Amino acid sequence: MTAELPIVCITRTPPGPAAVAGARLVIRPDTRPTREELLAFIPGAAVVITMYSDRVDREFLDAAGPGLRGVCNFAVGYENIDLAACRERGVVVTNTPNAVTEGTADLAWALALAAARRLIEADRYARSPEYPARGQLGMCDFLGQDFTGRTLLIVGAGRIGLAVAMRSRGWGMRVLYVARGRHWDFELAPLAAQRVELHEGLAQADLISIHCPLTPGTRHLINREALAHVKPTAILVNTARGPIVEEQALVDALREGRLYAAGLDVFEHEPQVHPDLIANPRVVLTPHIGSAETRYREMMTQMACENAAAILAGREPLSRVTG
Ligand code: 8YV
Repeated sequence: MTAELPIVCITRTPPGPAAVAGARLVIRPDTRPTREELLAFIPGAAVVITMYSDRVDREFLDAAGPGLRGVCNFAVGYENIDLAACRERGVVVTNTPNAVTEGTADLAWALALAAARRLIEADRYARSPEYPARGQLGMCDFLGQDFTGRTLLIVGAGRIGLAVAMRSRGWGMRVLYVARGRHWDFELAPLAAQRVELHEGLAQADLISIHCPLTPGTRHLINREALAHVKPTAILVNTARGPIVEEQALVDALREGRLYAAGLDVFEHEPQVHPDLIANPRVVLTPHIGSAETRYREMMTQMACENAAAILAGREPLSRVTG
């Protein structure tokens, strides 16, 4: 007689092949479950592979039951997980760092360039009957901003911030960064970046890109007071977490012309988007797709599965979250 394999529940269908050595996978469709559906899906699981939108709290751990040994987040961010509750019950938590770095950095630049060059307005115009009716544009139509030789401020000097800063070499940008401590990977060649206080950096930056995790200390880091320092020609990009920016203050800064444009992949009340952001053509919006590049999402699947396999085998996982 063969012993029953432990169950690994995956709360969405992940991209690429998913397999966990020594386990039976149970996979939901790739749609967001209601809380009730989520809690009904996980009883008896030895490991659950979760999305950043699945709240892992005591109720979740109770629903999974005493056999739960690991929660493997399909994301680098893990603010959805109550780490203390997991620790109390001996549940190992992992995430997928590195795999999300390139995709998120690429999207930050896509949003930055789209905002600077007014891509949303231009795209709408090119599709509209107004374009052929009016004919070739004049010399002053669709003027935007540029990044060559300008100043980039990275808020949060982790892997993604570094990847965004490295890409700025193509525009010969001066790089400033905000972080709690010094980061030599930012300060040494080729970036030779300078660490600054937040308000000082905001006052100098032409492009501001946010890359810190959401913690009680970074919630509303970019608030009304901070936004009072930005240049009217500056562009703000957020691919990190929505609540880091005080959304109403951002809306007001854009409306009053105190900030040129914004590129946002994340929102304060996700998936709700502030109606003024929707209405403002100077804002480029994407629905939290930072890591959504096929190659890297497949890498996230592999990492999450390898983490799950390691937990089940009693080995140290690739990327344990220690808090
Ligand atoms: C999303 C992210 O999690 O890694 C993170 O923290 O926010 C993104 O990569 C991903 O889009 C889906 O889980």
